[in-house]
Parts: sequence; C-alpha cells; structure tokens
Amino acid sequence: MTTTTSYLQEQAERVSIHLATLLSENDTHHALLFEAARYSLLGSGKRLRPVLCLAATEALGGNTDHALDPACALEMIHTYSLIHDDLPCMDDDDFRRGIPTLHKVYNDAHAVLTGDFLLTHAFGVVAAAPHLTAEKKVAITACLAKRAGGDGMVAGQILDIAYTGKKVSLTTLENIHLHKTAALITAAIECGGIVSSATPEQLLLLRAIGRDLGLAFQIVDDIIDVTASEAKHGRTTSSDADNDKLTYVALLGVEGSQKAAQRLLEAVHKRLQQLGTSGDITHLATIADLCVKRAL
Ligand code: GRG
Repeated sequence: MTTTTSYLQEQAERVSIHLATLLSENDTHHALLFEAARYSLLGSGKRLRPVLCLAATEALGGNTDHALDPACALEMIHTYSLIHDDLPCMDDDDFRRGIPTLHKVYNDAHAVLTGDFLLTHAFGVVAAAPHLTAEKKVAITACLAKRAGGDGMVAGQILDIAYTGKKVSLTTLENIHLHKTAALITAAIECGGIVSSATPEQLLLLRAIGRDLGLAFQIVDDIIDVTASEAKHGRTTSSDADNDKLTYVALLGVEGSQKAAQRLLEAVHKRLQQLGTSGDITHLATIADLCVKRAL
C-alpha cells in the first residue's frame, strides 16, 4: 500500500497533468489569457481540494477517473479565488505559491480577467465531463455554484473584508471561515460523493465532514501563519496581523487553537466511520490527519 504522502503526491500529479490538458498550451487564439491562467494554475499548489474529491470518491466506492474533471474544476475555482484575493484591492500580496502573484507579472485587469476565466472554465469542464451522467453534472454544478458563490466562498470573502480591523466573536470568526474556506473544501468532498452515487444520508455526513475539516484546515492555517513568522522572523507578528485580520490564534492562543483543530479532526474520523461504505476510507482519513498535522 502507498503511504499517505506518496498517495497525495501521486494524486496531485495526476490532477496537474489533467489540468494541463484542460488548458491547452496550443490555444494560440487566446494565448495571453491561457498563458496567464497556466501561470497561476500549474504552479506548486498542494492540490488539496481535487485530491480530497478523488479520495472521497474512493471512500464511497466510486471510480476516481470519473471524478477527475470535477476535481480539476475545484482547483480552477480555488486558483481564481487566490488570484483575486492577492489583488491590491484585497490582500495585496506580491507572492503566491513561491512565485510573484499574477497581477505583478501581468497587471490588475489581466489578473481579474484570468480569475473570471478560470471560474467560468471550471463550469465548462464539468459540463463537458465525458464520464458523468447529465444528472450528476447538474448536481455537481449546483454544489460548486452554492459553495463557491453567494452562499459560500464569495460570501465569506465579503464578510472577511467587512470585519477586517473590527473586534469579532468566535462565532463570527467561525461563520467567516465556514464560508470563506470550509465551503470549497466541503464541495470537494461532496462532489466525490455525487460522482460515487452516495445516498442522501451519506451526502449529509460528507457535508459535515467537509465543514469540520475545512474549519480545522483554517485554524491550522492561522497557527502556521504565526508560528512560521516566529520561526522566520523571530517575532510574533504574522501576515494576518499585518493585514489587521482576526484569527483563531488571536482569540484562542496557539494551544487553544491546536485543541480546537484536534476536536474537529476527531469529529471527522467519527463521521467517516458512520459512512457505512463498501469503499476505502483510508486515504480520506489520512489526508484529514495531514490537514491538521501539516506545516505548510
Ligand atoms: C476572492 C472570492 C474570493 C475569495 C478568496 C481562498 C480565499 C478566498 C482567500 C485566500 C486567503 C486565505 C489564506 C484563505 C484561507 C484558505 C486558504 C488557506 C487558502 C490557501 O489554500 P491552500 O493552502 O493553497 O490549499 P495552495 O496554494 O496549496 O492551493
């Protein structure tokens, strides 16, 4: 059996290869747009959301080849959100995935349009997926629209901006991150369930797993933001603090945040056991562990 790290690497590579085919280098018609999209998309992302989609498909006993297109659509939506989030009107970041942000290489307008293109292309990829029934394509489209849009990630980003620099309660912070971060992670797991024809009860469990794992992922992101800054700069200020963002660490401390992430992870494992599936939950379970124990 492959280890979790090699499973992750293999599946991430599988996703990257398929992504490259979905954004052809040979499209000379729209070369500038495709080149910019490829710059951001084919870089060094962890591919967490697509790999979660594949692992959830496996957990429910489905065929992961059939999940590859929705998995890539998720990565396109995630990458668009990063491109827009890095713009001067949002977080104003100069580097992403170890390379200069897209608007630094091209310009702000080009970055906005490349993000728009990746978002729309994602839905085109789902519509054209060769192995999915029309019913599954509709269910995946609805799921992606809900979790990436006004009831998910975009709503979370709006809340995040509205509360920047303000004092917020733990409940408000949780609500921001449930939308901004956990919604797309939930979509990844849910799409795996749809591909594998999960029952309504299993879909409910998958949604709860996505919610808890997404929140745990964000809490760990906040911890890494502080601890990496400490290790790197010998100071407790972080990029979140620099951007006047409230974090779990600011509200709960590092230890309290670690405990909260651990509690969420335990809930994820409990629900995975309740799925009652004939599929193999091993990889989904170990990726969940990695989300909480990661250092990046
Ligand atoms: C602009 C609509 C819109 C939304 C932006 C994703 C996002 C919402 C903002 C990015 C800022 C941020 C730190 C969000 C929290 C989620 C998160 C940790 C994103 C980074 O995801 P990773 O770690 O990144 O999976 P890679 O590069 O590995 O894919």
